[in-house]
Amino acid sequence: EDGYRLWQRYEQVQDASKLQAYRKAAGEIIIQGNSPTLKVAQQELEMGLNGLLGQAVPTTQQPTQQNILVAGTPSTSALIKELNLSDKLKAAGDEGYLLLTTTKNGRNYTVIAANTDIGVLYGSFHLLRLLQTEQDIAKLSLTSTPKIKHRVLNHWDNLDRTVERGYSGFSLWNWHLLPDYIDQRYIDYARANASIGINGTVLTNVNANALVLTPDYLKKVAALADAFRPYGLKVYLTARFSAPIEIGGLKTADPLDPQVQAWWKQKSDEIYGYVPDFGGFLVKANSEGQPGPQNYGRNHADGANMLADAVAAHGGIVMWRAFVYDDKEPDDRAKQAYNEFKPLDGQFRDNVLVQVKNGPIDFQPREPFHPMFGAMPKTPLMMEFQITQEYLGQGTTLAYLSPMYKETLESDTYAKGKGSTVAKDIDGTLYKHTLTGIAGVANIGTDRNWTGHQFGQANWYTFGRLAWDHTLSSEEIAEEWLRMTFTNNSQFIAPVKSMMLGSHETIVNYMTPLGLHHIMGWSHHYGPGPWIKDKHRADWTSVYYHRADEKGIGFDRTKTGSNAVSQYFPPVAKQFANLKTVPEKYLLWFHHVDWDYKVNSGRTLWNELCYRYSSGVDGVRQMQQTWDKVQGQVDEERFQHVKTFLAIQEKEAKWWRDACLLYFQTFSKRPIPQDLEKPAHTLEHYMSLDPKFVPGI
Ligand code: BDP
Repeated sequence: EDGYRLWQRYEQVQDASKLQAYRKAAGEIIIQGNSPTLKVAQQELEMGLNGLLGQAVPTTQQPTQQNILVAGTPSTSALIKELNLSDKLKAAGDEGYLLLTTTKNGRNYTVIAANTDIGVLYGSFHLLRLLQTEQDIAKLSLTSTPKIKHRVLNHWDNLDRTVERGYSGFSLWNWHLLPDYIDQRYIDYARANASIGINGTVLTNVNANALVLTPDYLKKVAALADAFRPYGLKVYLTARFSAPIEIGGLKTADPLDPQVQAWWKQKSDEIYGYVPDFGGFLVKANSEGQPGPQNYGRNHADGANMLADAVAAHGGIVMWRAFVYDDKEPDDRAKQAYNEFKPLDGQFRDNVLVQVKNGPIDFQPREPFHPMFGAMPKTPLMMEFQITQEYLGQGTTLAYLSPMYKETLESDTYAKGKGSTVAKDIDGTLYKHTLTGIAGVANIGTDRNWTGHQFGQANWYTFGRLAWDHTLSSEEIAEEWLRMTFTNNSQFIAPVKSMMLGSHETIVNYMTPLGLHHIMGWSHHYGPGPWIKDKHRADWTSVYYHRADEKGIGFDRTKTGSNAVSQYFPPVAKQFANLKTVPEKYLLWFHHVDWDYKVNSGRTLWNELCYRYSSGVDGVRQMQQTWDKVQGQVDEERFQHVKTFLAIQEKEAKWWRDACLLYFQTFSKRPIPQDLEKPAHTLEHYMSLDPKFVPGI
């Protein structure tokens, strides 16, 4: 049990009566039709059922038994057609499916029906999940459809196989051996994605390399696309804006230059020659040194539209990122994306999505939602979440991110009055968009267990599940994942689920409580570095964000400060701008607050900061205790892996707490409350450590 099998372990069902019921229901499997997608659905059902039921289930073409599992579409399966499901299937759309139990001609059917082959595959995974999690399947009657159309992983993978902000080994894509060698990992990767409804993957880093657009690489890309296609997983690439110069020999990449436009058009045609169902481009432009339309005095819409025109005839899309900032916005980096993009609302082509990070800075442990959500009615906005834990302890930290994703999705923008949640902007219901999308920056690499930390798998899983249906709760998703990944034993599930649900808050407490942000070590973003200052860009330092002084701490984003709060719709802006009503979790994000200010607990801000940091450390210790108690209920290999990583996390938590409190104390000049554990070392000691490594403390 090294974690390779993810949540697709298909171990024999332990509950005897469930096992009996499942064995009875699936006397044989019938899938009529033989597209590559139906083939993999059949393979998956066979493999899954053989494992879960502990016996081989025959696949037949016509009913021979009393109890039958049938999967298919009315167009290729006569059996499905005879069941007359057309009314119900209308609601299933292009990717959805029905699961139901019914009888016909004296036989009992468990039915997976869809309008498309990919719907059948998704339905097959759903049925397997029901068995894996030991649910009742006697009276099935459900329809499931995705709420968002493009559910995409973003791999920040470089062509040399290093991964930007990747903590689980190297890139999965073995460019050297492609296109000839198809690693089984590619197939297992596609299976895992299909099992949670992910239908797209951007293979390359947003800090793009134009080489991937050259024929040698495109052949390799095509081989991956071929391997993924049966699983409904489309391939996308990042487009380096200056590619026409770098690989096209042009003098400019100006998006309004006809030669440049023709070059992208021809390049797109070439790509579609290799990959007929190529998804399109993801673009980072004019951000962190990447080239873009502004280099030529053009704007983001000019750039995005040029690429959109190049792929439009082939049905491709452009995902244009709104993660932009430079020194043009001297008073507050948080404001720049909104200021640059909002005026362009209505100017983007129909096949452009603007991809916005969940918060206005950069994947901090906690951020308020990005003010662009709700603010661009004429432009479909796509969510970008980070699954890889760049700012959340990276590969060694147990952080279940569903609560963080949900916090953003459920935030109310008030764009069209109460109930205008971020999720409704993303799923198209707020402004009636049909082009919708959500992206997650992948945490997957060549590590045997895919994600480095065993629990990192839960974040890949939860991203897919929420992309399909953002109304699912964090708790439901955690429970599913635990049951499939470890065991259905409730003595294991209950405590470990609650450990997962609290894990994100625990990390926020020991890293950036009360709305603090961007106080991590320079460049690698791992350990604490609240003292980082005097760099060539102020907005890359920590002091720019926490602004601690003798009076207090926090970034004043109200009228008396940067007024970033005014970018939100009035009810939200009003709530955030008022010290009395701002949610405490965002307190120091929006306000510079006196050390002696009384917070909700009745403590002074300084004391509250001390308690929060300490409770973060305590939280990790509780996680350790919880985990220790489940020893013996899961395999020793994964048990020890998690235990060891939790011990590292406990060191990290102390390090963050001590370093941050000692540093902030130089401003507050107040004591750490007596009843709290004292820092183990001096501030000088922590400042002398290399924050890339967990110190031996
Ligand atoms: C930041 C990362 C950087 C990425 C950038 C981005 O530190 O490595 O290139 O985001 O999203 O979080 O483009």
